[in-house]
Amino acid sequence: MPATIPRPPGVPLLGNVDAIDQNAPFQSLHDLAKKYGEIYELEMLGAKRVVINSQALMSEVSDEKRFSKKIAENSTQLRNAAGDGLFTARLPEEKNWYIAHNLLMPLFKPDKICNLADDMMDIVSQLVLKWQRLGPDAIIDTAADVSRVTLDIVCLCAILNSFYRETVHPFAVTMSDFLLESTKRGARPQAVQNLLVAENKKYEDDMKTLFKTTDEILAQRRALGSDKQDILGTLMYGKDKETGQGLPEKTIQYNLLTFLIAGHETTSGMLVFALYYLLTHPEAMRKLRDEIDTTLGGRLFTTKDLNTMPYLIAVMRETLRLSPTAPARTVAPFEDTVIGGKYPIAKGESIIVNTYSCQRDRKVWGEDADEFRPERMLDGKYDTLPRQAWQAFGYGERACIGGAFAWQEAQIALVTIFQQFDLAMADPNYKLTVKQTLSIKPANFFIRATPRADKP
Ligand code: MNH
Repeated sequence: MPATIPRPPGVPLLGNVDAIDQNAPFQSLHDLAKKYGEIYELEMLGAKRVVINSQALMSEVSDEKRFSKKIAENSTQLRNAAGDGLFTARLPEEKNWYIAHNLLMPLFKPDKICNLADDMMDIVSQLVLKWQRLGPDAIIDTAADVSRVTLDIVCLCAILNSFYRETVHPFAVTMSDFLLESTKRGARPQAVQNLLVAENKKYEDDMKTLFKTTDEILAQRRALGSDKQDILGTLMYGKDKETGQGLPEKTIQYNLLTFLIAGHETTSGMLVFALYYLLTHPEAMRKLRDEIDTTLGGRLFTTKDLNTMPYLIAVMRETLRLSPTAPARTVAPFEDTVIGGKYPIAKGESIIVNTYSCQRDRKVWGEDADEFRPERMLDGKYDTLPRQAWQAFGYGERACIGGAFAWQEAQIALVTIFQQFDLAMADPNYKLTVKQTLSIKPANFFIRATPRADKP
């Protein structure tokens, strides 16, 4: 028997627009999941979206024979900057995705990414120097400092330009404004959008700044005449093996912006969440620090140490389980279908995979699913989870290309920070609030960093 998918009460025309807080859509989706259960539907501006919130349904829609990624409304706006770049390309029609994907996949394998470890270390040491100089009395804006590191790491490692500076790079501000506004535009009726003259002007200006920056980067690289087979070089000069085709200029720009956007916000969010969870769970912090000190005994982290610290990996997995910094993705079925054995979904209809809620499914994680407990990822437990219970990097053909990159970067950053500093929350009573642009990260989370007196 087909079942009706529950729908929260809405208003005519606007549907459930009111149900979603545009400054934190993930939170609204999660609140609705707590109320309506594993599945519900929303009507937004006349379009129906089904939202799924359980591991069982997330696993079912990960079947690539039945479902594929759909570019959702907020990503439609993102396409203004990212076009047919890897993240926002529409398949199967946008063929440049296949070219870029095939060219870049080999460069993102762990054995290639580990060649970037020294560069990543360099940038993290800049942060260490800064925090040492600031000293224990300074109040550190965690997200701002960490984002500087992750942005500079993608710039240096993927583009070969270091942007590092001690204040926020203006480009990062523009990008963040652009992302936030893109999300908001995705939820506004066109008639309302047209009235927002000042917002529209700023949005257009921000977009111009983004493209001006990529123009400059490409011109610099061309002037260098470098045929280096790194990420940017491959995007610019790589040729598809089968067709001999390269990427058009515009698509190169789109991919460049895609890497700048996708490659830094999600990773910085992950690091800030990890610091937050560790600072609020002293026992986990102590175990992690013991592991780091025992493994390294004070020497610098090298590529040989990658993936050798089980507790560190468990902390990272548990952080991304509770706070997947890309908190949702959207898929659609190729044909009319039924999910969960009873919920009918029409061909092409949007299904929002609410990763945030799915990864807190009590059936999988138990009654303490909302607790930060790295132990649940230890001793092989991660490998025996139900299928697709952990999807922080998405799934299948359209899964994150930068997984190994982020995983390596996070290990380098966390190990180095905890080798060097005792961290403390600037406000011991800090209550987690989360800011969402495209990704999520803790808001107003300030810390102090004291150089360790007990370094091994
Ligand atoms: Mn990343 C796709 C999460 C780091 C570049 N990324 C995705 C998706 C998720 C995701 C989820 C799939 C989205 C979807 O199905 O619609 N990414 C993350 C997280 C981190 C991350 C949680 C860090 C933590 N991502 C990175 C880094 C880079 C990167 C670092 C680049 C250096 N991600 C991408 C690109 C895609 C993507 C490019 C699109 C892949 C494709 O569709 O071909």
